[in-house]
Amino acid sequence: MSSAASAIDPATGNWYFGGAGGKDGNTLRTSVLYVLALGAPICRGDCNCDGVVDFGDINPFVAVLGGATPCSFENCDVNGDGVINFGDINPFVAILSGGGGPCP
Ligand SMILES: [Ca+2]
Ligand SMILES: [Ca+2]
Repeated sequence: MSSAASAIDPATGNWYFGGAGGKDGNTLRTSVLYVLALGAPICRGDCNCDGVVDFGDINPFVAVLGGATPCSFENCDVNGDGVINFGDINPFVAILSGGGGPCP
């Protein structure tokens, strides 16, 4: 008999899962914990990686367009086409004009 649990840490995106110890027939099992580093979830438009899409992301977004290294490539690739360029401006503005908000 054993039990298992699973949880995702929203801060890191790491997925923790494992099972408690137990005994299957004559086999004694020990507790296990696995950590799957998934990385932080993608939050389109959160170009300063603070967990919120708001006006504070404008300057970092513009800096990335100018060649700066993004805190998260996926967050600044707002249209999700695999490149960060002027094609991301309109989707970025659309997110901001829609009110932005906290990342999922
Ligand atoms: Ca942000
Ligand atoms: Ca893009």
